[in-house]
This record gives sequence, structure tokens and C-alpha cells, in this order.
Amino acid sequence: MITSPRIAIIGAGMSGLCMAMKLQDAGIESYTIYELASDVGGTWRDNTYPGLSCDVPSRFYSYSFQPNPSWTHTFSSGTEIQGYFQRICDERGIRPHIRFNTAVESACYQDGRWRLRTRSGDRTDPVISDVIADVVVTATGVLRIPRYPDIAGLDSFTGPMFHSARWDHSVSLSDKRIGLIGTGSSGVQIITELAGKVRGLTVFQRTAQWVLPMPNRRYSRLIRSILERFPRLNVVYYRLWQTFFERMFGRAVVEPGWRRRVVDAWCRWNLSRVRNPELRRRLTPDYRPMCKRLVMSAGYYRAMQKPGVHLVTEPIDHVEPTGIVTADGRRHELDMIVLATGFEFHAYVRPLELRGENGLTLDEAWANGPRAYRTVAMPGFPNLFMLMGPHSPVGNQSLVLVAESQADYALWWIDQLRRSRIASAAPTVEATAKFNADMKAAMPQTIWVTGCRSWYLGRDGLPELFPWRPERHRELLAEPVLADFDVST
Ligand code: N01
Repeated sequence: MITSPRIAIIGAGMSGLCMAMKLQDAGIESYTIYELASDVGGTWRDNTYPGLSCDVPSRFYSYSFQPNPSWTHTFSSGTEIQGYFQRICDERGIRPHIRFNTAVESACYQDGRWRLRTRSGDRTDPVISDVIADVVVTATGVLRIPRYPDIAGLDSFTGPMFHSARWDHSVSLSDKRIGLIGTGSSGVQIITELAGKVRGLTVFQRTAQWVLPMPNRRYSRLIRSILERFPRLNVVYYRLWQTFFERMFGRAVVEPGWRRRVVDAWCRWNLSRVRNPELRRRLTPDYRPMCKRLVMSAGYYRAMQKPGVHLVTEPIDHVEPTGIVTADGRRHELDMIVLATGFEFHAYVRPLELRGENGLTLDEAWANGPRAYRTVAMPGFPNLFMLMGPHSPVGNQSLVLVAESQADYALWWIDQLRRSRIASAAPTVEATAKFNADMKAAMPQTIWVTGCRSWYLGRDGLPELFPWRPERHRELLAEPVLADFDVST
């Protein structure tokens, strides 16, 4: 029995904070969060680009146990979301548990406990420390490491150039001819915000996107004060959005049927509002809606039709000091380039070096791609739990709720350590293999394999997403199956 297990949480983003609150609510204060940066918030701290918002309604993209009556919009801005996480961190007294500016470089399981090597302080004169933990919870997020495109001559560009997740706010925008590469969720939000406000906006689109025009309504003061006065209404609101998102998109992506036809018709109707037939043709995808992550935007097509916005669909050939040259030989003069080219989705916890029992490394365990038991644990890595691990249900769903289920699951095991003779637990190889085989069998039903290139797909061409309804994920994590675990006492 470990009455006061030492718990190391890696990352103080949405899921790390979720784990911390779950532990606190269970009366466990023996945890430390290691955070690479100097603030909480993860993706909401790193992404600050113009137009940033969440494409899941804010009422639903909140902790179910920590509602926020003050959201100003259906889809609130990134700044507001970041403020929500910062406020919660302070209100719940989590900050003293966080070691900021501290990277966990490796975590090795030895003699029944985890030894973490941390690096903090100055880059030139870092402080390296070893920390012992009974339990490790990785909460490192899914879209963390920016992906830079491999385009010839990119480094030769002389104007400002940065990734959407590393926005340089010292650069003025209104006087610039901006080239924007990438039309995923980030690119679309930036375009919608900047169109008509800058000297020129040239959008380099490799693949057209389906866009669902979800309206972004402002909550009036009256509504906000009612929600503050009657907190139960927040719960009702949350459940309504949850029901809509899970029943509509959560099912449409994993089951053929009428929902796919509804989303399809909705997206096509939206596209039909582009008046210029040639522009409409170039904005028309050649795959089915939701095969890629569905982009939510009520204003994108309007933005693309504004004066000063140019759509380029010719592939990029190379970059020169003052512009981009496309395959047709055309030179696009630019003052600045934004790379909205996505993230290294397949990294998961890496570059953190994980070593489990008998020296098993993460790269060895994941030689055939990232695999986990029910998205949270791995054979050979006892007392290690992953929030947002491989195959977590991330397709147009609230990751907050996903993190809550996974944190509850980790908490269940932590409770076993405190209350029973169990000293460590890791899922068996067989149970993990069965879970992954079941998922593989379910993949052909999903929309993600219907013929498109997306960050959802792993190196084997199969989606690294959860192929069943979101409710199933909660059911799978509701109560651990002891027979699926190797347990030591
Ligand atoms: O990245 P993406 P993102 N030359 O990978 C293009 C979440 N998110 O940052 O489609 C030219 O979707 C690439 O083209 P193609 C959300 O889950 C959430 O936009 O591969 N183009 C694509 O158009 C989202 O799905 C919110 O052909 C190149 C784009 O870059 C995820 O983050 C807000 C290229 C990358 O799109 C990622 O979105 C924003 C090249 N060499 C993001 N390389 C919320 O609201 C890549 N591209 C919560």
C-alpha cells in the first residue's frame, strides 16, 4: 500500500490541469506538474494567431465539473479559453504544484518506481535533476509540435515568416502582402480574420476543405447573468451541446447513414453560396465531408470573396527571398509568410524518452505505430497513464470530456495503490493487442478511410482515431477490467 503516492504529471495544459483537479477532489495533494513553458494552457498558450477560437462550443469545451457562465460566444476566442484555464489554475490552488520552465527529458521505470530526469533553468546553464515518482501521467497534448513544410528555398525568404502556432505579434499586418500556406482549421480561422484588413492575402491551398457554417453567436449580458445566477442551467446547456455534437458528428464519422448525408448537404449548401463559379470549383474538395477534420466556419467563404484575397491552387514550386513561385512559373510577391501547415500528430509524448520494464523503450513499443490499451495505458509501462494517448476520440469532439474520462481512469488505479496491496499495474500484451485488433476491424466503417490525406492517418494508412461512438470510450474507461492487467503486489 502506498498511502501517499508521488504522482508526476507531465504538462499543464487542459488535460494536466484536469488530472490535478481530479486528484485534489480525491484528497490527493502529493502531485507535481512539470511544465516546459512559463504558463499553463498548452495549445491555448502557444496558439495566439488572429481569429483563434475553438471549433467545439465553449459550453461543451469546458470541464463538466467547472462550468463557466461568462463565455461571451458560442465559440469563444483563444484568449478567453486561455483565461479560463489560468483562472481555474489559480482558483483551485494548482499553481504551487507546478514546476514551470521544466522539461521532463526522460522517464525510466526501475525497481518499481519511475525516475524522471528534468531540465530547468537557463539553456546555457541548465539544472538537471532526478525525481522519483510512483505514478506518471503524461498530459502532453496531441497537437503540440509545429510541422514545418519541406519547400525548396523556404529559408531564403527575407520577410517575416512564422508558423501559425508561433505567431509573432511584433509584426504589423495591415501594410503587408501576406502569403498563407495551409487551409486546415488554423488557416481558415486566420483567413477569415485577416481578409480585407491587410494589403493583400494570397492563400496557397494544396487541398480544398469542406466547411460547415456553424454560426458564432454572442451571449448577451442578460443570458450571462442568468447563467451566473442559476448554475444548473450551465449543466443543461452543456448537455445540449454534448448531445448534439456526439449524436451528430460523433456518430457520423464512425457510422454510415443519414447523419453523413445531412453534414454532406449542409457543407455543399454552404459552398453553393460562393457566387463565382470558377472560385467555387477551386474550393470544391474531391473527397467526402469529415474525411479530413471538418472545418467549422460561418465566414470563410465570405472572406475568400473579399477584395485583396487571392486563392492559389497551383502547387508551390519554391520560395524566393521576396515571394513564392508556383509550378506554373508564376511569382507571387509577398512581404510575409504564415505557415498554417499543422502539427506532428504522431509524436504524442515524444521527444520525452520513456523506458518501461526491462529497458523497453517507447520507440520499441511503438515500432508499428502508437498503440495503447483503451487509449490510456501501455503494456510494459506500469503505473503510467496517458491523457490524449493514441486513438483518443479527437474527431470534432470535446477533448476536455475525453481527458476527464482518462483522468478518472488513472485516478481509479491511483486509488488502488493507496487502498489495496497493489503496487503496480500495466495492461497485458494480449488485452492491448485485442483492443487494437478490434479497432482495426472497425476502421473500414469510418469516414476517415474514404479517400483523403489527413493528419488522422498513421504511417500504415489507418486512422489513429477512436473508431466508435464517443460514449463507447467512456464505457471502456468507466471501470477497469482487472483481468486485462498485470498487477504486482
Ligand atoms: O493543420 P492541418 P491545422 N504545402 O494539418 C497544408 C486543431 N485545431 O493547424 O490538406 C502546401 O489541419 C495542408 O494541406 P493538405 C484541429 O483539430 C483546432 O489547420 O495536407 N500546403 C493543410 O491544408 C485541426 O484539425 C482548432 O493537402 C501544405 C494545412 O497545411 C488541427 O488543429 C483551431 C503543406 C494543415 O492543416 C490542425 O489544424 C485550429 C505543404 N508542404 C486547429 N504542408 C480549434 O478550433 C501542409 N500543408 C480547437
